[in-house]
Amino acid sequence: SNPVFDWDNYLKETSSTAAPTYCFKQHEVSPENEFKPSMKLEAVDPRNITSMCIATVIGVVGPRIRLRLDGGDNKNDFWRLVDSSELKPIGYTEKKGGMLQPPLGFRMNGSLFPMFLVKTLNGAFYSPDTAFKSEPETPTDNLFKVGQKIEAVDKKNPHLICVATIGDVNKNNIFVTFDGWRGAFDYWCSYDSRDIFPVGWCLKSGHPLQPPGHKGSRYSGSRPNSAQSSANAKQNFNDSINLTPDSASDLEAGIQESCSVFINHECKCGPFMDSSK
Ligand code: MLZ
Repeated sequence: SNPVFDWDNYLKETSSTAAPTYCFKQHEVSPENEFKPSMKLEAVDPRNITSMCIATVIGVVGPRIRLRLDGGDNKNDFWRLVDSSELKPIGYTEKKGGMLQPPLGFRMNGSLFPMFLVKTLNGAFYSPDTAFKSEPETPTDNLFKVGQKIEAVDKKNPHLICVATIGDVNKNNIFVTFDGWRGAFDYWCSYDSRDIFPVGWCLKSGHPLQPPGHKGSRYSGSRPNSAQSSANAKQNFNDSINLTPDSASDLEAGIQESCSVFINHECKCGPFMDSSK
């Protein structure tokens, strides 16, 4: 399987430092993941954050779970940490006097939702209350500094946590840049985002870490050779199978992910292709 990424060596090679753990809204020790595939829970709909919906656990990796909203499609799965404040046990919303909502893109007529709800929860495997872990404290200030290394979720490929650098800092926000990917995946987020982790988090948490890419000059480490690149592509493919044990559509996604087009970056690709991808 994937060799463990050598952060010590990489920090030396890039003469950089890791962002201190006190910068992050993460527990020092990751909570245990007690969720199992097929368990149900309540979750904030990521595409409609005022809605609480029923979700099913589709996959479990380290302290993260892959979720699919009941009644939605299988194209909008999302990942959450087990200590996310957006996850609640079944019954939570009703206890609060609220109402569960159909997910954005509910596949039936809205008038059928009450019946759908009864059906989807009937005989379902409820997540135990103990699986929901308390959210970490929010650091009082943005203490990140430009150039510090972190581990960060790739929002375009949210099953991946990757080697990244603080590219900029502005008030309460930080710019997350992915090492070796020429900016195609970079994003701004709040300093207290749950998608960023201290160096070493993946290793401690039993979560895979994606090493830097090899596209362009963002990082000064050695350039992997093409044998390594194809080994990486294969590893990504195998990882995505492990992450998504349940369906053929997942397998298809894995196949799509493993397909790469190699472009000579000296070339101009024209308007329809991004040479950084
Ligand atoms: N399918 C993509 C994954 C890139 C992941 C980058 N993460 C920062 C590719 O191989 O191009």
